[in-house]
Amino acid sequence: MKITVKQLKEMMYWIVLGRKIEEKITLLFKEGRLRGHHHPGIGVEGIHVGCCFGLGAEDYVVPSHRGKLPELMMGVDLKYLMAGYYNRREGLGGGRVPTGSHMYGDMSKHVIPGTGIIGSLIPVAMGAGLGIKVKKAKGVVVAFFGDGAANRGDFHEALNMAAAFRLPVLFVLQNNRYSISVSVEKATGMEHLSVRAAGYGIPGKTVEGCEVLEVYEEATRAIKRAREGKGPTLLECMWHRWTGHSISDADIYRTDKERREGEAKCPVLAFKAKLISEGALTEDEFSEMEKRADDVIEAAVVYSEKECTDPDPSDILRGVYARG
Ligand SMILES: Cc1ncc(C[n+]2csc(CCOP(=O)(O)OP(=O)(O)O)c2C)c(N)n1
Ligand SMILES: [Mg+2]
Repeated sequence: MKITVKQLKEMMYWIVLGRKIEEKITLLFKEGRLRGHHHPGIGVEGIHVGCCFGLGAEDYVVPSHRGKLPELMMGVDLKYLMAGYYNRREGLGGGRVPTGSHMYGDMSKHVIPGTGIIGSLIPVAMGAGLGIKVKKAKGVVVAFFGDGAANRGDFHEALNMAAAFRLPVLFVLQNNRYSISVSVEKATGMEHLSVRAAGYGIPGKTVEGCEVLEVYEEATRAIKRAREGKGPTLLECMWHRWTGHSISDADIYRTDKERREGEAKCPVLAFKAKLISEGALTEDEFSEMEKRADDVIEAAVVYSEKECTDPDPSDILRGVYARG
């Protein structure tokens, strides 16, 4: 796969930005500056960069509750995303979404809004793919969801219909081996969920999520296939959830050994080490990326805290259809 040094650096920056956003948001909750609920996406960055790097404006993403890179890589401004987290009127969701998350979406950037119902967006992604096919449009849909979501009927119905209609959808199963505290071993009879693809007659593959170029290669193959009208793919990306399920989960059900082994596969450090060893990146360039990411995140926090306003109670009716 041909990829330039400039593109590798862009990927590295996205990964750094994704990590720093998650760390910052988690800290803002701990400091009481953000309120509500948050599911940290620390560790998932390589999957998002690998799957979204090849997307264009005609494509769509369906983010999950982990990580913000799919939204940002589709062009959503971090300021508006952060203001959404603060439930500000000027932010995504207009201050009407109770918890800052994937739920607000931004259709102007082809980011499809989510719900709190795990797995419910998998059929929506399939429907978006059907829309593209019916309209004879060009795009593909990349849908992110977890291993727990893949055990719901939504997953099976959506994959079956996407396969039957050869819809342009890449289903990205982000397998961190847990659905809150329930392990994949307890919830299913299999180790790798990508084998389910065979049941729908579509390609299925498992990759290591911290290996961003491996994810990129498989995602690119699947996206090309979808663009050619050959139908969907199920890409299972393994990753380690660095924190509890959410900021209010004490994470007492995993062992220290498990955590240590998982954290050894860090997408930030793995990709940085690879690029430095290949001469595609220097330590100074990496530090500059970290600073750039810190600066844009700080600007987004200042914007949200100082320049935005709280929603008015009447805002609750915006977007609600009149009855009768
Ligand atoms: C239908 C439904 N059941 C349960 C929940 C509660 N819930 C929220 S997140 C979550 C775990 C989802 O696990 P997974 O899909 O593996 O994603 P992960 O959180 O591991 O990234 C659950 C059970 C929910 N939101 N919706
Ligand atoms: Mg999971």
